[in-house]
Amino acid sequence: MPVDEKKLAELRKKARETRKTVLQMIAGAASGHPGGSLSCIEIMVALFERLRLDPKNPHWKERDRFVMSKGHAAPVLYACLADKGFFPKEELKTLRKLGSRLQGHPETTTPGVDVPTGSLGHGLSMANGMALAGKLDKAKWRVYALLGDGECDEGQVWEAAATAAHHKLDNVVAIVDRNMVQLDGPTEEIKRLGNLAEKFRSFGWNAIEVDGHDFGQIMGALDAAEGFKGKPTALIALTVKGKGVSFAEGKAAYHGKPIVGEELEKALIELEGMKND
Ligand SMILES: Cc1ncc(C[n+]2csc(CCOP(=O)(O)OP(=O)(O)O)c2C)c(N)n1
Repeated sequence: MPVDEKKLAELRKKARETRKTVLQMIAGAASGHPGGSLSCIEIMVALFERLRLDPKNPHWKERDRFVMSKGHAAPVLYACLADKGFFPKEELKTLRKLGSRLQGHPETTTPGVDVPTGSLGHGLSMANGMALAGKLDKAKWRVYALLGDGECDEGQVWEAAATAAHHKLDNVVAIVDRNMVQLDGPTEEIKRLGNLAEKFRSFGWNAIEVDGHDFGQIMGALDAAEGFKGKPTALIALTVKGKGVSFAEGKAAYHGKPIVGEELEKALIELEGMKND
């Protein structure tokens, strides 16, 4: 379904607010991953617009499943879950605190989180398992997994890619946050990934490349993925690490360094004026 201008404006506003919330959460925890959180904001806001969920009943059998395979971007997941009403937004301030339900990486103690992640490379395999179960049950629900591009250095991602294609898991969508930077440098220098869309195609997948900060493109590709039968779909979302904060954009230095103090103030002012298009 094409997204109208009014909806696009609403989503862009939500993305702006989510960016600010996530930076404040990470600063409050004095620990976390701003770069790879900021790169996946539009992807996550678009996904949570689309996922069939019931915040009052997190274990609703017919829900779509979501796997945050790049688990270090947990603050974005928590912000989206709170926005949907899975738990109070006030709780977001407890990120990474002792006793909090919102730890540095997703755990199933958080309402709305189906699988624990954080050790990179496992998410797509877990998504496959759920999707196979869904097929056996002839269920309508679908499974979405968000992976980092650096995460695709893990061999298990490609084992999972082969498995999903073999079992014709057209109820699986893998979204790769292709921000070109991993923990301490550019992905193409650390271990060249090349053309990820072609790689997934060669593994037997349907693959679509999108601008990962453009809601129209992301929503359109999610629609196309749902309509595509016989193969799993990979969305290669071209993004910018640290998107929206000029001094953090494209920089590995902000992968795991909280933005605090004067830098946080500057970032929040920049985000206030962000247009997202
Ligand atoms: C198995 C494993 N090895 C190492 C790490 C440490 N680690 C956390 S994030 C990260 C970089 C991931 O890069 P990418 O997937 O590109 O993430 P993004 O840029 O989207 O944040 C690494 C190596 C980990 N979490 N799991």
